[in-house]
Amino acid sequence: MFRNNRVARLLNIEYPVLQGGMAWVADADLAAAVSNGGGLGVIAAGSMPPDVLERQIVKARSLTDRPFGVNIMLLSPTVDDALEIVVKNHVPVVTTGAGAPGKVIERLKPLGTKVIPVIASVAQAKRVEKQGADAVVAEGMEAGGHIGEITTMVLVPQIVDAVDIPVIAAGGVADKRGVLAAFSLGAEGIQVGTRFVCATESNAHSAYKNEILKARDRSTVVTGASTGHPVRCIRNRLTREFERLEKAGASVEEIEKLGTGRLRAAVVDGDVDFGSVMAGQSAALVDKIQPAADIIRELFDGTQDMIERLQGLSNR
Ligand code: TUI
Repeated sequence: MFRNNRVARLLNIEYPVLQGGMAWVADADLAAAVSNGGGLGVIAAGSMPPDVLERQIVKARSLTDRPFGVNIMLLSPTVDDALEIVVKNHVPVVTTGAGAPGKVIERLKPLGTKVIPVIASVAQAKRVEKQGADAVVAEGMEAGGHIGEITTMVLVPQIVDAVDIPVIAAGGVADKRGVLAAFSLGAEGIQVGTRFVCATESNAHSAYKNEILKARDRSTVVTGASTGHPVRCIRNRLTREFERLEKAGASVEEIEKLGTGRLRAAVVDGDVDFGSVMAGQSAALVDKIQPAADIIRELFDGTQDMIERLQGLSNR
């Protein structure tokens, strides 16, 4: 296990890396592969009806003896069901996204489940710490999917200064340089999404993975800002249609209707032309398909001593 690291200790994992809770992508196969590689694999409840979620948890247990988590997407209509399934199946860790996790913390905290909200501002971080969160993922706007407005570089140190619980950096972290940058900012762990989409064990459609492998510095765009739910995706015919509607002053309903079912179309059916190819800016840094365990090894190989020194830097 990583020495002197609160995230590895909290989650009982070897390397302080969480896999992002990516709807439609993060299933039992990917989560188990990440956990077997020494990180924390995460099953995304967001896209799953309750019975599917339960089957995925059971499947992950059959594929790994190590801890894994479930991500609860708070905009989802099935939050309450997901919560009860997590309780029933004794899932040790829950991450949350896209909303205020008070209810989740209240239900899970007394049971000893570790709750780690993904947040995008200092105020949210302070609030969830007060509510009893065990750590936070500070997600910068480089990340894929639904995002906040602040970059990882600027967000992470502010959150490190604002809370006492461990801070896990997300958004733009896809290689060893990103890992060391995150720890330099005072983070004690990282969350990685986009690079794990391209893991061998990821069931995302090969056309989706190829879009990430092909991506360059300006390949992603943010759409939907006018609806209050900005989403970062790889530029395609769908994002251009979003831009057209937003420029034309279309209603929130009209814009949101365009997005319905589009993530599934991209991830499951491989519709990368008119599907929602959610990915972070770090897509430009991802250039190969490889096993999740190899990704984790590449991220952390030879970093223990450096990270220990960097952690010392920010221990005020
Ligand atoms: O949740 C994410 N990323 C996501 S969720 C998602 S599904 C979706 N699809 C279409 C539209 C919207 C969502 C795809 N990607 N990341 C974590 C994250 N959470 N980023 C930002 C936030 C966040 C936002 C508001 C966290 C808390 C929050 O709090 C609101 C409040 O009231 O405090």
